[in-house]
Amino acid sequence: MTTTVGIIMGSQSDWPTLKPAAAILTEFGVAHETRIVSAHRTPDRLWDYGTSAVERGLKVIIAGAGGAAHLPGMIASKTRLPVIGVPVQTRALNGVDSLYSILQMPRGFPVATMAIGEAGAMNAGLMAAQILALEDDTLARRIDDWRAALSASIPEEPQDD
Ligand code: RP5
Repeated sequence: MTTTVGIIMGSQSDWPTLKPAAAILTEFGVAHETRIVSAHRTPDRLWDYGTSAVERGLKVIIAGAGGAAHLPGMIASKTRLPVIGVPVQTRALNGVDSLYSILQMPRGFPVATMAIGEAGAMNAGLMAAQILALEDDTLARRIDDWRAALSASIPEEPQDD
């Protein structure tokens, strides 16, 4: 199965946040890879990843980083593949630093920015799957079923604990 989604993160410490993206892709049967690619600590790795992404067959990149979160934007500058950014929650500024770093891209190089933290990571995985489902009917049906099951699981009335 061809790997179509690349999940990259700035540090090992980002992995717990990015895991839900990988988990939902696994649930949908979407082949993906996970890599540590730091904009600041491994800039050559970032360059190589961005320049080779299209020819390697990737279709979507999910990029998570925290603090001075330049990874999603820098990857977006090196590939025309859609980049979905996940701001990692930080201790010092609660992830608002990550959010603004990823969100405020200059005109011409967009990053589709998700919410801070694990919910954002899961939505990044869903967004990647939904993009791939545009050209994959089997995946589209899986996503439709998943969404219907989620809706069906929501009670109409709140319950006492
Ligand atoms: C960023 O710095 C990473 O994305 C991470 O969120 C943050 C802290 O990295 P570590 O010091 O935990 O490796 O580049």
